[in-house]
Amino acid sequence: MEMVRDKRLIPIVEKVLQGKRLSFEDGLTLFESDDIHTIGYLANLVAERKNGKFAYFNVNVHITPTNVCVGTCKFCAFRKKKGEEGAYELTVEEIISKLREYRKLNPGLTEVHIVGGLHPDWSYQHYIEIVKQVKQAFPEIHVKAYTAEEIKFIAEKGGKSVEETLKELIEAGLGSIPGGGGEIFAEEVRKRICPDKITGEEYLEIHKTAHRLGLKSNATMLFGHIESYADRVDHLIRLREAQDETGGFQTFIPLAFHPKNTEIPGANYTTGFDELKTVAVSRLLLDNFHHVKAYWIMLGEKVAQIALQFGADDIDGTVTEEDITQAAGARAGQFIPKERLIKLIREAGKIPVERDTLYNVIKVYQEVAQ
Ligand code: V47
Repeated sequence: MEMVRDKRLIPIVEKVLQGKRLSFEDGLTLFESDDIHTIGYLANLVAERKNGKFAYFNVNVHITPTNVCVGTCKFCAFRKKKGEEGAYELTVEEIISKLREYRKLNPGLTEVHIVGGLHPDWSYQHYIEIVKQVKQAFPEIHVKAYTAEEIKFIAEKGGKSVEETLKELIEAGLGSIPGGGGEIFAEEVRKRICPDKITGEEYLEIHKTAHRLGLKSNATMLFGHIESYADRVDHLIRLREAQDETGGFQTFIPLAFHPKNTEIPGANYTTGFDELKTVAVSRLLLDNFHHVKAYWIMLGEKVAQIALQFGADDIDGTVTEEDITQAAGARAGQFIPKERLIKLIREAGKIPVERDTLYNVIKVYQEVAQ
């Protein structure tokens, strides 16, 4: 315990060593501490208890069918009003031809991640049709599509319940649900950064409904804008409680806020220190999540790599085209070839594992990449 520089962390270290669940106060103490070595060491210990030395990546692409959105989220630099300069909408054929193009860049592609705007004119059937036709054209590719916010929007369009909508999406070929739309659950903050969005409770309910129908999903938290440490801990604990109920979340992804072109007054980029601490504290609080993802698009390649020693066991995928972070001033690129992901993971002292969306192992890269 001499190694623990911040002595307030000692009871937390003891709890983690004994495998005990951390409390709200523990979470706050961790966020308030600058003893990044102790926090990172503990988070890595937990990550290795769960996943050994494995760190995962996948070969995936993102497709964003439209940026036209009736939403009003203040942190979003991507959305456009219908008819506004820069607004676009892809036809289903265009989505499929983009996928064909991107597949050439990504041999062994296993996942397409489809999320986009809440388009005022698109019908319930159109959203279903996107999934159906993509799946028909690429039966071997897992379709991870539509955030909880979109699912609610689509359901309302069709005058259906979330459950009915999800059932139809599954029928059409939906494989799982991404974590977007989590933002920060705390009501006061949520009202200020995304007043018209589903509440935190609704987000959790939609995910739990999906889990009950057999779908897996991911969860996110947007951090580094106007939220407090207490709001972050509250968010993580609400996710932990939902996971206790269903066990359907696969991965937690802390998303680093990007400030450019947003309507968050005075906002700034997150720092490397805060990013690593947030990854690590998430790993420590979310004892019932199997995976924590360091999404390199938002953390940048360098911090994402170091995060693999701070509690993350996944670095996401090859991505190829990403528009949401780009609009808000992303400093990372949009494509990292698989060989580079393998190198990043290996240098971080972990064993690269290529996975599919549901964490089935495709290949373990024990040796130097070919
Ligand atoms: O919900 C929007 C966030 C999310 C900004 O499930 C911003 O595997 C930073 O959820 N700065 C969408 N973030 C992305 C997402 C995601 C990404 C990768 C993998 C998975 C997964 C999920 O992007 C939105 C919002 O929280 N976002 N604007 C911004 N200015």
